[in-house]
Amino acid sequence: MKKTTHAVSRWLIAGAVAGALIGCQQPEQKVAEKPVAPKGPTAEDAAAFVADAEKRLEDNYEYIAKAAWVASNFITEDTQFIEAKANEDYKLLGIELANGASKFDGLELPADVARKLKLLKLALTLPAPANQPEKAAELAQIESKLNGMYGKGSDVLLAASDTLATSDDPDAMLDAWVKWREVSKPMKAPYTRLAEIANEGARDLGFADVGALWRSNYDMEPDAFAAEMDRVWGQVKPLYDALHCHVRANLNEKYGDEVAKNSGTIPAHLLGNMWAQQWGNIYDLVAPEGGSSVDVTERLKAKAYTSKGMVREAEGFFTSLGFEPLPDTFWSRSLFDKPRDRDVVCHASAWDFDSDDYRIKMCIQITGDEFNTIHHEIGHNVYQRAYNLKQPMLYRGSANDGFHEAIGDTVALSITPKYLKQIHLIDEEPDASGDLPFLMRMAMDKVAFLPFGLMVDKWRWKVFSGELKPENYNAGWWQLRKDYQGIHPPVERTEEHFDPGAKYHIPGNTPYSRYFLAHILQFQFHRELCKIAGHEGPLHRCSIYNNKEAGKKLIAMLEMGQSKPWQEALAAMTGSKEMDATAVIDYFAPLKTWLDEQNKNRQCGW
Ligand code: X8Z
Ligand code: ZN
Repeated sequence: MKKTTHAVSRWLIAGAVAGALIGCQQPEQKVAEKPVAPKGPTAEDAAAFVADAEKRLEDNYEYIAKAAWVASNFITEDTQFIEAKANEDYKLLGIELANGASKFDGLELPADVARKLKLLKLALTLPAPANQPEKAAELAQIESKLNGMYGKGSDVLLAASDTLATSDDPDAMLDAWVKWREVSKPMKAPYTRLAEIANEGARDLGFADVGALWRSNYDMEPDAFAAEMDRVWGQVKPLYDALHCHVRANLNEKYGDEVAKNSGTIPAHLLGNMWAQQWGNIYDLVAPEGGSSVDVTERLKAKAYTSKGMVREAEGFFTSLGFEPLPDTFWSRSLFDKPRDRDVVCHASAWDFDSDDYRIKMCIQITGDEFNTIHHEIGHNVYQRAYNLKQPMLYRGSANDGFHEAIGDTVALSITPKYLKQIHLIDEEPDASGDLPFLMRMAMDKVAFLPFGLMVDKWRWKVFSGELKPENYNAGWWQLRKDYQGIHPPVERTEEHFDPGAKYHIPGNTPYSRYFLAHILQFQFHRELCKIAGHEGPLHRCSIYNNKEAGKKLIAMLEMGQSKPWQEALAAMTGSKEMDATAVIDYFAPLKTWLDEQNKNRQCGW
């Protein structure tokens, strides 16, 4: 299904299948005495079609969501069977509605109806081809299988991730890095087939391929969207390059030329994270001298926080802004801890089932990173609740998927030392000498992430367009890793390997551009909310905790759902329709100055 798990709109589905074109919209051919030209569909027909579609989607949503929830919470043959079946049915419905919506192309329609028809045509993440139900079934089965394969590796992944996060033994890190990538080797064949079927489905819906379908979801031409991503990347690339240069130099100092040269690309196993996507775990290696930053992991452990205690604390931030407390069922039905006795998909996710049933699913560890992720997930839940209560079915989604990913992160940007003192996690706020360390810690996660957030879908776009063939899947992946992130694999990779599959969102079929967008938008939102909160001084010291005015502005945007193009939602919040990375630049300005000074006599770049 659509990854509710990733909190897209509740009616979005990962694919929808072939099938019967909608019959009810065909004008009836009256047998009249005098031949009458057949009448085409009218605006009234379109409105009726939309109303019926909303009802059918709503009627079917809870079942598919619960089948997916059970399959991710108890990974067995049987739950995968049930999930695949539910997904298949939902795909069939989705494709029927998408094709039905196309019947009104070219008609003059009220804006509301036109937008809903457009959303119906774009709703399918992985469509199946028309009139071939066996392919719909096959696609749904592959989806469930890939998700299960990834989830069954949870023990290996958690252990290997822990090694990368905490070890400084290059051999141990290399072993962990390689071991996890064994799990994804068998995904290559099913993934290849999945791309083939879904592409056929996308073409049947009038798109060039699945990538073009995904890029059409942004209220602009698909090519213009790709260009917009590149434009914004251009704004932040100098900051990334400066960070890359400093980190590479420090890795070289620590591990020496044999393991980490001070030139070219960085080996991917030394950056503290399985995908080298966030580097905060090796902060100590690159920490500026002088001040100190708060070690949130250490503080959470010192205060004996439990997983549930961390979730309560995060909920408290949202209620301080004026959000309602989460319903009781959130607490009784969510998964916070990794079960000992069964396989689950541990990758964090947020779910909505009906207007009063919201849950997160995580295998929470007591760390500062996980504390942030909890805010991220609750951000999804509060967004879902805001639009579910205010909007009709087809508008129950975020302005664009980057908005959904940005909300919890925006709130988490307010987890400043000042805030940590307010919740008694620390006793004393560090003085101003703590600013640089704080910014460096943030940059290791937020700035390091940007090129990764961009390259994942660049790879998928190439796969779907056919530019990248199965015999070059892995090589194409590593080429993009090199070009954008400036990293390389620590051991030789071949086409026997399927390294993209080692990243959850590939087997999970969750589009990834959303996270790049979110990493820009969250700083734009933060800058604006801080202005409303009357914050003065550097952006990184601002916390909107307890500020009802800022909360009101945020809630108003969330309640819009996807009723308007995202540019309007952005303007409602920030006054501008443009995505703009200057907020990222403003936030990290003091760090950039410092990095440039450090890098003065270094040869940067790769
Ligand atoms: O997948 C996630 C969330 C769930 S939507 C935990 N994120 C991306 C990732 O882990 O790769 C958040 C940051 C990027
Ligand atoms: Zn998310």
